[in-house]
Amino acid sequence: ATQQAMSLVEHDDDGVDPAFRADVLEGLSQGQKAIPARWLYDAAGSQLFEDITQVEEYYPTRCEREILTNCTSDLAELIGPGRAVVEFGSGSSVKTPLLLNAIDPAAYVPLDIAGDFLRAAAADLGRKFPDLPIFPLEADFMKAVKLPADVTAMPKLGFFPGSTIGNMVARSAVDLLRSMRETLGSDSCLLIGMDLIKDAKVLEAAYDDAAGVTAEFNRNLARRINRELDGSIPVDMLKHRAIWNDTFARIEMHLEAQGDLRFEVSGHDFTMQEGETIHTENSHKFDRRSQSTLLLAGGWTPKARWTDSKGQFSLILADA
Ligand code: AVI
Repeated sequence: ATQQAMSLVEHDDDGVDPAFRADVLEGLSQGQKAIPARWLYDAAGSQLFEDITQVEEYYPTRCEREILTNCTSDLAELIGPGRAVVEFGSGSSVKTPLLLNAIDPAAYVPLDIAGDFLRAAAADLGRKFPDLPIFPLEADFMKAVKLPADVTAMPKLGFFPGSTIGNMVARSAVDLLRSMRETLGSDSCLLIGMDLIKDAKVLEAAYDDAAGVTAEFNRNLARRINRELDGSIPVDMLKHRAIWNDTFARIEMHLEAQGDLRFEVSGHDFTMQEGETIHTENSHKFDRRSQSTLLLAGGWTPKARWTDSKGQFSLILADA
């Protein structure tokens, strides 16, 4: 029983999110050019990310699926039935059936900024769970949202897999965790994936796969700017870079100019010198203590924690 998607995302007449234009023009004007990672996910970018989850070097998706497969009886016991599962940034919802089968929820609210992708995934899940009420919500999960009236009375479980929390700097991650608590209520719990610090070579390979899928995912941001913001970025002159930053415990994605470049975006001129980069994503990695610190700062108390058999990735259950 999939309901029609509700949309909380604003678009200009030309279909472009005005916040995208503002973020790009501001980001390209800084000393270190930087564009927020959320803009990587248009329809093409969302599909490329799905492709990344299939490449050999990208371990997080595989590891998280292994954890979810193995901890189902723990989840059933600790979470119990009758909750409304709210999935933040649900994307293709591929891990969701493992969770839904484990805990027997009362409703499912997938929330994603990519509307078309969200609707297709919700319809697909509706076919697998015909008796489960599904309320897709097109929204930016960085802000506290008002959930559909049908689920307000139910206790909630937030589901935030994939270590997407790692794509935020600590200040934003804490803001997000707090707004999730506001969205979900004080009797809720949160099941969150968090990637672990490991050998820099393994990390850099995971974010620079041999087949070049991650490189395409990164370059698609420049393509999107050209498509939606009337840009003339010479995309083929931008090289994908994935760099482990040990000080901040994060993988950084950059687009590096392969020569001196000059281009336009929305009528504004920009230049890049050879070797200069646009910083496009952070993917923070954690250890057990930094996970707890972050969750506690965001208003959540860790209750249980699982890792995969190789100790590469972890899933944490926390109480509001
Ligand atoms: C969505 N997010 C958790 C991914 C990550 O691993 O940080 C995005 C990604 N970027 C490059 N590869 C995957």
